[in-house]
Formats: sequence, C-alpha cells, structure tokens
Amino acid sequence: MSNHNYVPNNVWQWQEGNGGKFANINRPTSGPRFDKSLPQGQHALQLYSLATPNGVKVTVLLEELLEIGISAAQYDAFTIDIMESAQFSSGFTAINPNSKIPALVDNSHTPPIRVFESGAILLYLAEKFSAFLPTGFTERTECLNWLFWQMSSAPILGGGFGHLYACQYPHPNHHSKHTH
Ligand SMILES: N[C@@H](CCC(=O)N[C@@H](CS)C(=O)NCC(=O)O)C(=O)O
Repeated sequence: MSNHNYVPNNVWQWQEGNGGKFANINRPTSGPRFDKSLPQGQHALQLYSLATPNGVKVTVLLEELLEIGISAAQYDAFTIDIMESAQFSSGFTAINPNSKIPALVDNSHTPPIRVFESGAILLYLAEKFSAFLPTGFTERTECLNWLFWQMSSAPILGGGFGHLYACQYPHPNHHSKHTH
C-alpha cells in the first residue's frame, strides 16, 4: 500500500484494518489473546516454530548438532501457525511475550529455561553443547560479529527489504517529479 502522506502518531493506537496481514495482527500491547497451553513432547528441548527463514535457522543448528553426535540435542518440534494467530496463545506468549516464532524451552533445567529470538537460540544451543562457537577470544568475537550481522542486516537485505519496500513505503517514483 502506498501512503506517503502518513504522519506517525505520538502514541501508536492500534486500529483494526491498518495494513497488511501482520500489520493488522500486531498491536502495541503484548500478552495472551486466548487461553491455550502448548503441546509437549518427550525430549528436554521443545521447539515451537515454523519453516520460515527465522524458524529454519534453529532446526538447521539442531540437526547439525545431532549430526556431530550430540544426542542431547534431540528435540520435539511443534508448528506454531502464525497465519492462524497461534503465536498469541497463553502458552506461546509465556515463552515469547513478543509473539514471534521461533521459541525454545529447555526442560533439562529447573525451572525450565525459555529462549526466544533466533539469534539468542543459536547462541544458547552453541554454548549449551560447546559446539560451533569458537572458544578463542578473537574467533568468538568474529563469530558473534556474523551472528549479529545476520540478525540485523541480513533481513533488511533479504526478505525485510522486499517486505518494507513493497508494503510500507511509497514507490520511489511517487516521491518526486524529478525521478527518471
Ligand atoms: N527477530 C526475530 C524475528 C522473528 C519473526 O519475525 N518471526 C515471524 C515469522 S518469521 C513471526 O513469528 N511473525 C508472527 C507475527 O508477526 O505475528 C527472530 O529472529 O526470532
């Protein structure tokens, strides 16, 4: 939608029908919108996710950990259907108040540890299993450089750019009469 006369409010008031699919369902408040607990499997690691680029980062790492023989990385994976608003259930918001997949629960701790944000989950798993994160100070720093790069810059170069360009901002040709 092209709307270059848009002036942001000082305080964002959520209004129904204010944009695309996810602009409509995201609100300036967090917390559960309905009561439903999460399913739980048999392994210590419980993953609540979906096969989106943010979601698959975590399953790729879990599978790589299993591949190098770390059997404690076995996990149960449950689909959170974000198109059906499953991210707003009481169970899911308890493990990620920001209502975004992926989210992980580690039941090998008492009380269980919740982890959200795909980058935080990657770091958590790498540290938990002492794998794929270099221990040398210099190498660890370089690895974290790229971890934070992929969290912040990569989405803007990839899907984020397309999403914002197509959905949020006016087409550049609408900006100025002087566009070639
Ligand atoms: N920075 C977050 C982004 C997660 C994210 O944007 N997840 C999307 C799917 S890829 C989502 O759950 N969207 C649901 C919504 O916006 O309601 C991360 O890396 O974990």
